[in-house]
Amino acid sequence: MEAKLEKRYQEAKEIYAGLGVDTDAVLAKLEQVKISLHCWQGDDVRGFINNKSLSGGISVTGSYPGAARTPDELRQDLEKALSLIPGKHKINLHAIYADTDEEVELDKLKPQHFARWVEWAKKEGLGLDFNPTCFSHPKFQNGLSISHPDADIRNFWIRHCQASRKIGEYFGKELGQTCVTNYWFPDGSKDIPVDRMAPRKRMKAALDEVFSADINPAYNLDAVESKLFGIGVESYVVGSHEFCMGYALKNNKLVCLDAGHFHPTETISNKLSAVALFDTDILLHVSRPVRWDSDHVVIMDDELQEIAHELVRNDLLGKTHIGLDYFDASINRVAAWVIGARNMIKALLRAMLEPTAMLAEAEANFDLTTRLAMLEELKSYPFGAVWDYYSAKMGVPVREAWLQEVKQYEAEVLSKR
Ligand code: RNT
Ligand code: ZN
Repeated sequence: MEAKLEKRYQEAKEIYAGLGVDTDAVLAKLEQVKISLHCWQGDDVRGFINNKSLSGGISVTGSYPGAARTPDELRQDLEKALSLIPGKHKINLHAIYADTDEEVELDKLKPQHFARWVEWAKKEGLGLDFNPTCFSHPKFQNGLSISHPDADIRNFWIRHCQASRKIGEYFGKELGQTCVTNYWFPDGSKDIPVDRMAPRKRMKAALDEVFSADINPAYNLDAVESKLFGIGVESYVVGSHEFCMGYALKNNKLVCLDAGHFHPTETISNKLSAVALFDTDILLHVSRPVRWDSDHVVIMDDELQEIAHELVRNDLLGKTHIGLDYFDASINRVAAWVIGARNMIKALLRAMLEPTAMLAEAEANFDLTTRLAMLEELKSYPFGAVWDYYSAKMGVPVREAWLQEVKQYEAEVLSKR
């Protein structure tokens, strides 16, 4: 390691030690945190089977060249991104990313259709997470999938979700790391419905069927993701927050909180300490809504930092599975992964460098002046020196040096697609 980096780290270490924070211990802890990198940033949520145009009220904008067209290209891009992100992580797959030469319908998917992903994950030392894909498909009709009044349509999606759970189980078994399978349904309506309850009743019953088989939680955990609105689904979403949270808590499922799925001034950071009290693991879809669920690349904004603070201060990292969820096709897609993932890790580092006990004591004594003064001063503490040292120690480029590697990769690989 460059002597300068080491020296700056030692200086920062001393400064943090003055607050009782042990930076070496922080870095050892940070190294344990896994981020689930969403495969769908690599190809604008197209996938490899059934890659019809994107539906379900989500949208990708931009036409930056170089999107992955095959599973091999996607894996190559992921490898590049992972080589620029410190730590060992997971990859989050959607069902439409099956790697198979067979024509296969979503409800007929089997573990074997993901065998190449598993082989690759083993080779790379990665975990895998999973999602059924209940959109971009002709059986997503009238804006409804699993809550559709037509039993044939509903059953198709039930079978697809059941098949997905089996794939999650297979990932967990093969990789020795629990897979989190997340269920998100775009179901809803553009205009105000008369009957809001019937679709919810159907969705509830359908989920009961999806989860009816026993699966070892060491292999697979299931999460349900709520939403408030989507494009063309502005007035009503079947799987609302109350629906999903109620379902999850009652049925021992994980609550998935997506940062873009709430009212524009509502934050998921403020929900963590509440949800965590009710005996559930949490899945996060860390995203960045800009005025709506726009799925912008995650930046180091106040909400990201607050999410990280809540996880660290309340010791929730053990029960929280951190996934990223955004899709930006207007910039280099590998860079999009790297920026978001590095920011998530950086935010966790900053949170871990906080002398929380001292702040909590001030708060407990109602010394709110000290609390505010310290929180503000801490913002200019030298966390950057700790981050740079961590990057070097973990064998990834320091500061923006990663960008050069992405540019080179773009010139050599992406621009030739
Ligand atoms: C959509 C949800 C969902 C998707 C992915 C592709 O609003 O956030 O998680 O982004 O499943
Ligand atoms: Zn999401």
